[in-house]
Amino acid sequence: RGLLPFFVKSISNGQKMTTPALLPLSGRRIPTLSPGASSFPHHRATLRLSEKFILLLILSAFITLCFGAFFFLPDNSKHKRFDLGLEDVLIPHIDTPKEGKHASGQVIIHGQGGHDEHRHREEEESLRDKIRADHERALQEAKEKLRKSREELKAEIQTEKNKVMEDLKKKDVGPKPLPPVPMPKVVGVSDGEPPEPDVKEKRDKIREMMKHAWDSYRQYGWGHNELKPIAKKGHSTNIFGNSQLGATIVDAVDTLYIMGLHEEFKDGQEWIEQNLDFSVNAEVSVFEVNIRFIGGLLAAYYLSGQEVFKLKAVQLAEKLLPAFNTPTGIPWAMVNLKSGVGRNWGWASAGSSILAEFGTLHMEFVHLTYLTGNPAYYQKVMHIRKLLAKMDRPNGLYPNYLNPRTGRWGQHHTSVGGLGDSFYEYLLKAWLMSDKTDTEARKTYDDAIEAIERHLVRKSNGGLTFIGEWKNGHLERKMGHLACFAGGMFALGADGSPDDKAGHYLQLGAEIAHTCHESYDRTVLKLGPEAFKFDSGLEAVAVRQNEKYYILRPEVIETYWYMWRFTHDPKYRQWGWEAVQAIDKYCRVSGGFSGVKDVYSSNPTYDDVQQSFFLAETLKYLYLLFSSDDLLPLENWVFNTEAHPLPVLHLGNITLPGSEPAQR
Ligand code: DMJ
Repeated sequence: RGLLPFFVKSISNGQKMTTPALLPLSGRRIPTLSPGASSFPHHRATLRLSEKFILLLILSAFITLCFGAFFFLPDNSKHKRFDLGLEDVLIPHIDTPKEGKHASGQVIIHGQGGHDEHRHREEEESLRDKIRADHERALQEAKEKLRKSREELKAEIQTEKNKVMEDLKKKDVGPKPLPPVPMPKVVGVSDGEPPEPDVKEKRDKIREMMKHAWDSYRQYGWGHNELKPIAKKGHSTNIFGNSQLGATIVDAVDTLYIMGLHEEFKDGQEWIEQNLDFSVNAEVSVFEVNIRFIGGLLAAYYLSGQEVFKLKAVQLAEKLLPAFNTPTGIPWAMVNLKSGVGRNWGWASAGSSILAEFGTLHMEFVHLTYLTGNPAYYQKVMHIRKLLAKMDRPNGLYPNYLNPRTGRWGQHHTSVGGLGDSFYEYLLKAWLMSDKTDTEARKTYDDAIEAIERHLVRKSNGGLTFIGEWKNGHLERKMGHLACFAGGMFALGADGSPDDKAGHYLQLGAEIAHTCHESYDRTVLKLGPEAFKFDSGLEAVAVRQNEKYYILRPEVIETYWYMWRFTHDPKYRQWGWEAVQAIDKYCRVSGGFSGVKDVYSSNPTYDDVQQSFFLAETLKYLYLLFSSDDLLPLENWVFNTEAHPLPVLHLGNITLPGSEPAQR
């Protein structure tokens, strides 16, 4: 486009000066040169060959001139652009609004104007300096790395890895938001100071014992599952796997809260918040983890309203669910929290699951469904209930062993103590916890208790009522310390029992409480043995050496407390106080509280374990025994089998996900 006007202009000049004959001044119209093949045939008629030749010569000379000018004349702007282009590759171009555009939006070309030129140079310089500095720093770092030892480098890499893992954890395993649910009625969570000064003094003593147990654990066993109070170090058993899950902290926090030990509670909460992690390769007992951890966390949540407890409970519950992946849906006794692989105890009859274990999940699992909206928990425990309801029961009794593969009973052994106990307790408490709407649970409880009374409850020659054990058609006249909880259960279930038998069951509760007190009173230490007999002239005493120990268990005191709440008979406080004195005298050591190996010896040896249930249950029930009844009233709270209070859910107004509407 640029060449055409120039060409025309040159021709006219040339015509004037050098070739007037060739280009007529007038009369001969010289057509405007226009590109296109059709122009030339039109002119061929008017130009001679020589003229054509000369014209061609001039044209080619002109073109040569133009090309020469284009390639050989110096062109500043072109060079500059080339220069800048290269720099643009090396130096990132900063296009600030100030530099690139005027306020009017007009683009400023680099290099235009002395001021801009100068500023541009300065920016280039500073960018170059920055690049240089970066290179030098990288070089320096590389040199330093080379100077470090292998160990130092390994440690550095590990720290980096940990950081990345931490970040990932925060992102991925961040607490899932839970649906908002109406908070059940939470009343009487603290205080309960008794009006009588002597009772208050006793209560203060129990609070002091709790503080000693907690402080010792805090000092010597913090983060471990339990404490060795003599060796003054951490302790664990196989029920918690090989991991440090802080069982004592989780089991104890609700007791701390109830007792108003606020600093200690805060300390426990902080540990749970920062350290309680369930993504560990640990094979744990589903039952123990449920009653101590999930129960403890849920109770701490309801009492304090702190979300962290709820979130941790849900995280843990998710890890327990794979235990239910069995052919029958009866869960394994143990589950690996990481792999989800489950199995049963090696000692259990024919690879069976244990009645008291798979039958003691209902309370916590119903609360989990309530709080999460996830029907899975509720469905799992209801499935167990349905399966049991369909099975034949020898003499109406539930054997303690059930094979989760075949769905058949193992050994026909029935007990209200170890292996069976809390299965019956949870039937009653399912009914209470549902605001008495779960009538199926109540009926199952009533039927079971009737069979137990008929086949297992007996009176000794000395007039002591006891609960024996059924073994393959034979009644063993032996009662375990664990079975002593049943006194409280009978009293708790009295109201609502069929055929107006409330008085009868309250009486049965009182008789069991009396027998269990006798088992304490007939020892040297005034602490009860693990098991005691009613045979061959023996009345509530242990015979075998391996049944003479007391490991800070709560069941007898638990029954005293329920009996106190229902009767206000002062003997229960008196018996409770005897237990406090005996525990303080024989189990207290400088590093906490320990179990003793022989309650019939005036010089007992310690077992060197401070059980987590001592803080969760024994001291809590003692404290409640010396508190007024408005602390955790039984109309509003139901205690799980580890003494963790859970509020009554008014299920008459709520339909749990996965359930039918409840019927009154
Ligand atoms: C506690 O962990 C629970 O009470 C459980 O139900 C059985 N016994 C221990 C304490 O003895």
